[in-house]
Amino acid sequence: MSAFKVAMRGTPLACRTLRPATTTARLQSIRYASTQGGGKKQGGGSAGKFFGGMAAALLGAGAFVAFWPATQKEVAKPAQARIEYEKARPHPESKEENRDLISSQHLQVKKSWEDPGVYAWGSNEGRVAAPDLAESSIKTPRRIKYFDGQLLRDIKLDREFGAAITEKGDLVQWGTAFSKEDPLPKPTLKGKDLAKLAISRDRIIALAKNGTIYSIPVSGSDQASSAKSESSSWTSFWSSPSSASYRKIEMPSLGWGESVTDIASGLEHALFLTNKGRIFSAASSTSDYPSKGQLGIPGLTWTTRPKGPYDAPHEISTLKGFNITQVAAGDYHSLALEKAGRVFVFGDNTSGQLGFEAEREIPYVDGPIPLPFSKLYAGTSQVPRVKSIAAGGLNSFFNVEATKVASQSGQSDQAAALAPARDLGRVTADTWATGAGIYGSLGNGRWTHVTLGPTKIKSLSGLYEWDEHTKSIVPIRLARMSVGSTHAAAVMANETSVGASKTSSENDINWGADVLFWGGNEHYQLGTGKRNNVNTPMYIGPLDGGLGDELKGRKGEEHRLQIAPRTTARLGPDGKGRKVSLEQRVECGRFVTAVYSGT
Ligand SMILES: *[C@@H]1O[C@H](CO)[C@@H](O)[C@H](O)[C@H]1NC(C)=O
Ligand SMILES: *[C@@H]1O[C@H](CO)[C@@H](O)[C@H](O)[C@H]1NC(C)=O
Ligand SMILES: *[C@@H]1O[C@H](CO)[C@@H](O)[C@H](O)[C@H]1NC(C)=O
Ligand SMILES: CC(=O)N[C@H]1CO[C@H](CO)[C@@H](O)[C@@H]1O
Repeated sequence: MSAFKVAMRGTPLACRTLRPATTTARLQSIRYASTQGGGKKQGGGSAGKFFGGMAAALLGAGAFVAFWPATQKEVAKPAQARIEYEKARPHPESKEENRDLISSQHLQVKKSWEDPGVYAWGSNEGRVAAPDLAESSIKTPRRIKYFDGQLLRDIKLDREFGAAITEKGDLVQWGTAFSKEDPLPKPTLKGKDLAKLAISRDRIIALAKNGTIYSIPVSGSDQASSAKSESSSWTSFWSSPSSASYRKIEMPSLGWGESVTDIASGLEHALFLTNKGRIFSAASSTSDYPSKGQLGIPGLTWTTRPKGPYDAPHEISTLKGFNITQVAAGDYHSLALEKAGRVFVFGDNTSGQLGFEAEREIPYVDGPIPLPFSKLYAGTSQVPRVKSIAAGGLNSFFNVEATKVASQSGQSDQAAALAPARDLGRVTADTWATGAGIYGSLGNGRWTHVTLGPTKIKSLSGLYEWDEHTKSIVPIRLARMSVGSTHAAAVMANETSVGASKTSSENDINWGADVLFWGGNEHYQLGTGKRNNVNTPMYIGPLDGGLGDELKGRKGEEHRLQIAPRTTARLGPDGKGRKVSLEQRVECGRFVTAVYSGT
């Protein structure tokens, strides 16, 4: 476990909050605001306001200052933090300079607005992470020049191809599977107002804003040849030499006002979700028809499929009547989340990715079955509700909110250990993982081939922070998860700050959301600069490595990647460019990772 050494913001003298010596290895932690060791310099406003600012700063910095043994029963009091002071820094010339000087976080947020773009790292065998370089892997975040200054609607990454949607809704493709001769990014399908992407082994599924679904071959030469040979079912779009041929996927039986709002794809199958809570599945690759139950339609195979296009979507009729709100796909399995917080799973289960507790071994399930989470919370007086799902490779992830319903006396220690934070609030946010853990992808500190039921990611569960606005302790949820073939990333929700301005104090700084990475690192896809797999979520360094000269005075301090939250900002140096709403997003792909500026 790392010591969470974090520079405290809000004072030009950096203080470090250290873990008390008595801490245990348990990661139940609380972010809390210490008013101790603050008060070096008042930034303006009342003392109360200043301490409020300090509190917010500390919280945002993710200073985990208090730990307690899991078995402790009374209301946990945050232990007092020891504060160490560093040498004074050079005297800053302006407010903004002071902010840059005191905070790597502030600088990261600023750079994301000044100079939006795409950073990528990991496997470069297919010229995806760095299309212009011949290296086989990219060890730390590096910009893809083509996207400099650009905002994107979406991006998806395979080891051999990349696909992105520009701010205007056009498709850009690159990588050796797109073109061996010229793997550099190029616009292909234009003018369709695309919004979201999903990728199979060899096709790109693109969802337009108006609900139309396009299927585009990854390979540039397939695009050209199929446009000629299959002119009846293929439409070519010849406005430029590099434009793509594509296929429209026709949705059957959509109701009045019903349209597809989300898509997900594994290597061979795709899932389509409509605004009416209906879910459809289809084959999404030209190389193999899905055969592991991932379509969720018992009996549907290559030989039994109905007449018509092989990739026609079929409604998953057993889920009719349930209001499905989210879909997720791993390589060969599927997840569907229902509004009421229930998850349905189907498809490949050979690594335990469907999350069932050990019964007999069933390699796959060909129709949706509900995954019972209440069992995992038995005896805790908490009622679990799955709030979001994620899947990738051979893994599934579930973000659960467990609400305390009534306090029970005489709980067993075991039950107490499952809900150690029960006295802190009514709601606990937990993250559960299931599937293959051999690369560390479960984030649970273990290396296992197969899981027998969901396992909790302790460092992403049962976290709380002090909420200045409501003056209460609130659970820290995950804002977003992205799951690749063997690695994953989680962006923490809560407490970011984008309000620093000319009129606010010199110690009022911006900061973004924490992001943690874990799992397979065989192609340096975690961005740690090293190649060892990691089985517990960890921080990585900022995108710009050294962050330039601004932080010279901060050598030796730990800086970590934070991503800028959604805000409306002016782009360009000195904030003189156009005004847009943007946020940074993390995308874990197949052995490649990107952070991009999303619209
Ligand atoms: C969506 O837009 C495309 C053109 O971009 C058009 O061909 C298609 O008919 C539209 N579909 C709907 C359902 O409006
Ligand atoms: C499903 O939930 C959505 C979002 O809350 C709602 O708009 C829709 O009417 C619901 N559909 C059904 C069939 O209950
Ligand atoms: C899924 O796989 C796990 C591990 O092999 C097994 O314990 C479980 O019973 C299987 N579940 C189903 C529904 O097949
Ligand atoms: C302090 C703060 O920003 N708290 C927010 C944490 O997230 C929840 C829900 O995501 C919000 O309701 C809180 O206001």
